[in-house]
Amino acid sequence: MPTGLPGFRLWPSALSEAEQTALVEQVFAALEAAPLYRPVTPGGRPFSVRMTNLGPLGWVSDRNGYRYQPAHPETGAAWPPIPAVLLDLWDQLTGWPAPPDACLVNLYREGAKMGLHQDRDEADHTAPVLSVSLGDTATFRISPAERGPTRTFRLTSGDVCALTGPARLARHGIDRVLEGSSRLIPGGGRLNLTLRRAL
Ligand code: MD3
Ligand code: FE
Repeated sequence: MPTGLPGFRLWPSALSEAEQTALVEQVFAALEAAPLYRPVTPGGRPFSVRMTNLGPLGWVSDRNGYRYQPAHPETGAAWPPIPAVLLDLWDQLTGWPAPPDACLVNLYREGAKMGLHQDRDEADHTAPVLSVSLGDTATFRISPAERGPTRTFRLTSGDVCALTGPARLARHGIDRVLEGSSRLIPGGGRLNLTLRRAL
């Protein structure tokens, strides 16, 4: 579905309730091998969002900066694999000729937000980013890198969005999460899965 923002496509309710439940189960099972942790910014401030990754590479932030790396920063273990259903979704919705090599897992609880930022730690900014929202509804803000007004969208459980072309380097963030709006996530909150080509 077009959004009026070139390069930003949103598929509301792309995943059925059953698909969402199954995906949350798979991700929570993977958290045993790759526990959620709270990264710090290069300036030393903890993120309010808790994170982990799936796939050959994972995005990390610490005192040394932002980067992709093959191992969990706290356990040293390789990240668990990206679930097949997410690889299929990437193929179907992006048509990109190579699979994602990184899936960032973001968990928002207790007032967690994400400030406006650009995703620019990937080698090839022509590759798409695909994001899956699960659990509580979020208010998402995006402002084009080149021109055009800031827009806000509600991302609800099961929504999927793709960022390509002129939207790929847009500034974006999560202003707020509507606590208790969904019962999908064990313990509550919002889980966002972001598929990318890191290399
Ligand atoms: C727009 N995550 O992990 S997902 C991130 O909901 C991130 O956790 C947010 O921003 C979240 O970097 C937003 C939607 C999204 C993802 C990637 C984008 C929007 C984007 C990349 C470019 C422009
Ligand atoms: Fe981002």
